[in-house]
Amino acid sequence: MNKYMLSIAATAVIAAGAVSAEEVRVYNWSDYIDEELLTQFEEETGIDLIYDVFDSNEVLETKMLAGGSGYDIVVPSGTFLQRQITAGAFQPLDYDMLPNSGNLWDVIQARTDQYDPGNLYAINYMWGTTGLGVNIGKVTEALGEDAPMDSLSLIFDPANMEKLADCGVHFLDAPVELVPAALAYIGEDPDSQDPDVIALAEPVLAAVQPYVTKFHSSEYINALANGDICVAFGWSGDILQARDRAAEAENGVEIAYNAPTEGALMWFDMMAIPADAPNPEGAHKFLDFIMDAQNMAAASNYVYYANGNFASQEFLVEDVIGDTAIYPDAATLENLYTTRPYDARVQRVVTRMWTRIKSGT
Ligand code: N2P
Repeated sequence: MNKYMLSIAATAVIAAGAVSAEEVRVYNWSDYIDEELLTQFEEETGIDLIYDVFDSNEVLETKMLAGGSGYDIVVPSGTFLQRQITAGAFQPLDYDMLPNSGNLWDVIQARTDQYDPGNLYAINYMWGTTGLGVNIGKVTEALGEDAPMDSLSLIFDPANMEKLADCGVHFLDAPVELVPAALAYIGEDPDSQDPDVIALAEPVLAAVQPYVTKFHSSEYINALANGDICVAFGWSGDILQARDRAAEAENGVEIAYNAPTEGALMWFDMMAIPADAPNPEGAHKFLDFIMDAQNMAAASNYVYYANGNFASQEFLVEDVIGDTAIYPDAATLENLYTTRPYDARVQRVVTRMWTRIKSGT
């Protein structure tokens, strides 16, 4: 256990030893970095890093909208970033303090521009897709050789879910990802902003809720790797990390990640500096460190997510740059969709729907 191996519940860690002159406080997603990079940042800059983790955009958003989080860097996904920029939660970046920003990838910048016009407030850290993590052996056992391991029918057809319930299924606790997936499954626009269309997702999700072991957004990595569950609807790199953890444990568990053929959400996690960050200068140093080509490659090689840094690509291992589940080819890309943030009224509809779905009411 080193000081960066933090649980979601207990995340505040103070570096042991002498009181340091400078601190940077980073709030990032769990299972999203090679911890050696955190030590390297401290050694290179002499800055003390406080690194806390979360697994939910909604949790981060509550802190950002309340203000006074105490963080210098936070990492909302694009749709949440957009809403929080509008709410005044972030300060513009000073690109003069970010010489490594020349390493960024224009293809991804063109996409994140949708959430943050001009990319004034944030840089892309990593991006990925949301899809199906399957334990190949157990799913085959439950559903037979023809199990639809790359289709949303695996998790949204109650007949399949009834058979999978015994071996265990986790869904992300992420309404703005599950509602679009349910809409994609029934052939509706996953990015619909129309409450009448969005309402069509509720019966789809409610019908399979009784068979969902847990709605949780990070436990599925170990649960899949250990063979405790057989299916997770989760994030691409997390499922690939589960695949590796199982392989390392040599426990006979074989995990695969499949982006659903009906379409998969493509999301972008963005590093931004809160308007009231205690140490914006240190925050820029952290961002510049992350944008170093070799550092960014080390992070992606460790967590199996693609990044927004073009210069890092020559340092990526073949398992990452050569995997179309991570760096999609044109055909895979065609099957990915993006979403826009819901406005306040529609978001309330979705939040309430999600509460009903999870509680089975
Ligand atoms: C990292 C998950 C980040 C992806 N474990 C969610 N945007």
